[in-house]
Amino acid sequence: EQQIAILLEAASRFPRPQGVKLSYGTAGFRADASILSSTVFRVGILAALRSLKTQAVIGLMITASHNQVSDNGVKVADPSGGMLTQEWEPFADSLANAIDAEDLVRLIIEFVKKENIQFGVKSAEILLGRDTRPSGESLLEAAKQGINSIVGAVATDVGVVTTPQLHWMVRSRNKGMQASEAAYFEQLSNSFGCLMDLKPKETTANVMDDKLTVDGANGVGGEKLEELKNFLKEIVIDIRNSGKKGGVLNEGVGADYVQKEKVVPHGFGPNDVGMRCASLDGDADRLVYFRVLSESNKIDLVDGDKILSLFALFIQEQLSILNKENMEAKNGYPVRLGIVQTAYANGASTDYLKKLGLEVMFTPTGVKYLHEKAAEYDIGIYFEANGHGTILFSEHFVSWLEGKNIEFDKTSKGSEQQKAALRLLAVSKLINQAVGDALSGLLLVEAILRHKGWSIQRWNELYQDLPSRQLKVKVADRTAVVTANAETVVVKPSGLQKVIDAETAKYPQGRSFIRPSGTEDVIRVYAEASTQEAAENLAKSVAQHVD
Ligand code: NG1
Ligand code: ZN
Repeated sequence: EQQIAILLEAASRFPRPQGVKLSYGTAGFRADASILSSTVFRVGILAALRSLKTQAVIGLMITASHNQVSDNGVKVADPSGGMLTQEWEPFADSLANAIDAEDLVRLIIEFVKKENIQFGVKSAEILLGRDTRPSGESLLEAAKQGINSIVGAVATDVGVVTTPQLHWMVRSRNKGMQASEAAYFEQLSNSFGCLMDLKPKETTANVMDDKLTVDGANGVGGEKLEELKNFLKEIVIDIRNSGKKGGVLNEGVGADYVQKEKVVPHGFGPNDVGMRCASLDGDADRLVYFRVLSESNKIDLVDGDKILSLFALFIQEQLSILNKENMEAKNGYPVRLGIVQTAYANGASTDYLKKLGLEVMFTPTGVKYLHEKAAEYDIGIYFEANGHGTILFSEHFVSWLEGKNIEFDKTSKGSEQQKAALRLLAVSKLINQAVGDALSGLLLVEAILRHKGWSIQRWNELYQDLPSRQLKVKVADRTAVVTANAETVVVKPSGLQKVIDAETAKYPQGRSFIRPSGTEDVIRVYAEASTQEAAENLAKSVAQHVD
């Protein structure tokens, strides 16, 4: 029919590059931008089909996050604002790797039948966004053509946005709420303002510095923070590496660089010693903090694990204030607070969280796994050590809190319990419910530090990180390594885990694991031990066995 003819014609304009096999990994498809247009075109088709299937708005984001500027990538946001359902990933893989237009159309017809996708019943809408990469413009055009080749699908270009902004917009649209950028900025600044108003009076304001200095990775995050700043009171933000002064995206800057290298990003130096600084990644879904040390270029890194710990501590405190009242009233709500980490979480953070009496769960690397686990709780907090994470509130719990607040208005207006409820409600609005968001995470950190009157140093002292080292080993076929137990155990090649265990046993507080990357052709090696030297040695010796 007509649909098939349109698809065939459009697909023939986007031939697949020879000799590359793509896979929809932990962050969608990623590769050198020059080979991606057919992939992005095909993901456009996939997004349109997903929208038809779910009868909801779908998102398509063009970004390669913290990768170098010449790379790019594409990923799909599901109706909830979360990642594309894992059930569709094999379809994404086969679409991306279809050899020609005929093959592609055959796959689509098959899939449409299998999924019982109805055409022409209702229209489909896809929100398209991209980061600041120069290749993004033409790739976005390819995505549009993919979408337009599905009859009844409409592409809405939201322009240059952070990844979390796009996910937030998709979620908001599907909830029938305002989904503009202005609405996003308003929600963040209003809920931040709420938390400021609810600060304990006795907090000594001068314990911490009002000023925060932010490394924008020369990407979209710095740009957006410049705008968001205008909506904020009680906070001074100095933004560097905003990309305006010609710096290169992610080159010697950004959260990934700072976290992995543990040195100051470009644009920071001796004048910044002791200051509270934060770093965003290229698409602003990762956040780390750091404090510049007087020793050349060195920093105290305050990573995702410590952000998680700060959030967990604050939420736990608010819950215990609330629960006090609950117990008295004998109508307590047994709030389930869960923490989700990956094997990359520093062992010291896990110990700290467990000592707080919290339930800590582990999942494989990749936001989709962490997010899914966190969603099982009333409040689920998840973070990767690299700074990607958020706090999920169940709808049931949020409505309970809202009801509670109305009750307080009648019985104990202005009580500590009501304040705790209002703070939790504000956090649920401030923190992005769709995906980890550096901008909203940053505002929550800033709000909690002000609430507690803490300096970055005080925060950093929650626990001391165990020395760790990450290495990557280039291999011919990374799929040869298969892991289990949230990636902590190697199942294949057989025998390798025994060797890792033997190496690890040589080091006090030693811990080590390997896994295939989902975004690069490498095997990653992680090691932790009681000294930096021991961690380096353990990582090196494990890496040798991978080769
Ligand atoms: P891979 O390449 O699968 O390790 C990396 C990060 C993930 C996640 C994704 C997506 C590490 C060790 N891995 O995945 O946590 O952020 O990129 O960006 O940091
Ligand atoms: Zn990112």
